[in-house]
Amino acid sequence: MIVPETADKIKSMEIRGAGRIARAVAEALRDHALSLQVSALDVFRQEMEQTAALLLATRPTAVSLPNAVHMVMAGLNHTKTIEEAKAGVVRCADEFIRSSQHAVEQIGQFGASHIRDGDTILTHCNSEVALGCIIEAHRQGKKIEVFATEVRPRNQGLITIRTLNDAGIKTNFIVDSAVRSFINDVDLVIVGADAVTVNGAVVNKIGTAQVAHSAREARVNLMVAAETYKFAPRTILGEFIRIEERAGNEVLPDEIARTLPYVTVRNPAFDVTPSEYIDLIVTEKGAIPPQMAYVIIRDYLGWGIDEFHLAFGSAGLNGE
Ligand code: RI2
Repeated sequence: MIVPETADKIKSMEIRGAGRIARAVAEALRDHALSLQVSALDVFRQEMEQTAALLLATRPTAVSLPNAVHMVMAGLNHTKTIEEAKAGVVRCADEFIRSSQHAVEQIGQFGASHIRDGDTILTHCNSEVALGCIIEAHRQGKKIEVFATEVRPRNQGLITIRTLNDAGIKTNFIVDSAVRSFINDVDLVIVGADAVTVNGAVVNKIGTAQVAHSAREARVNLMVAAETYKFAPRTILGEFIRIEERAGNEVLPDEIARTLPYVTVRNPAFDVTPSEYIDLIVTEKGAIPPQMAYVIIRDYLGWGIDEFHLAFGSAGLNGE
């Protein structure tokens, strides 16, 4: 796919979901590398870096995007010719896409094992991996029922209920504000993640923190399904995840907003659920308590505290 087209589709959320965004970006970088006609390696690198920057600027929160870019661009390392550099990018992009698809399947298997026969599950937003767990449990013959939220303002709940319906899973569709009313009917909450910080907090679609709060109050377990590339290395040294705030007209049409000069629409796309509200994070490497997020970042993304100090000096990111 052509890079500007991919970037536009990510911005407009035609391509959405943290995992899908990451794979689309890997694909765009690979195709761009293959199509580049330049005569010097330096120019090739520069072109690739500009393209990576353009893709990185599309949406700020899902850390799968910078992680995917980092993994694909690693293909440029130690290359001496344009051919080697192209081959490196293609190899790393293909490897990322393959391992991402494998991770989604693996999490479905692991996550399904935490769902019991007869469970009622609540999910919020539309997460490929969270739904993977639910659908796999159903496939294994477990009798389950789902509550799915609407997910204002973009209504991604509609994608969720269609997928669940197509899988033949009994589903209740509720507005976001009805979660508290139904939480006592729920045995397990399963959500996805756009980012997991080193202290085990989970950044996910706006409303997740309220769902988690209701679940904690009602003593209902909350499981997060997240591939390792959704863990955020730069949080090791205290960097915050930037929460995307989208246009007000996703919430209130412009023609109404124009009549309300004193009203400002605030439209954050994500919120942060603290680790105390999360019982389990299921990754493709296995399930962990949220407090073990550092181990994933160090062992599977290769960013321990020492690597950070080597890269940025002992003052860390603030000393950049
Ligand atoms: P998967 C989505 O964000 C949702 O917040 C969802 O929970 C998360 O990404 C993870 O999605 P958006 O792109 O990678 O809809 O599990 O804003 O599909």
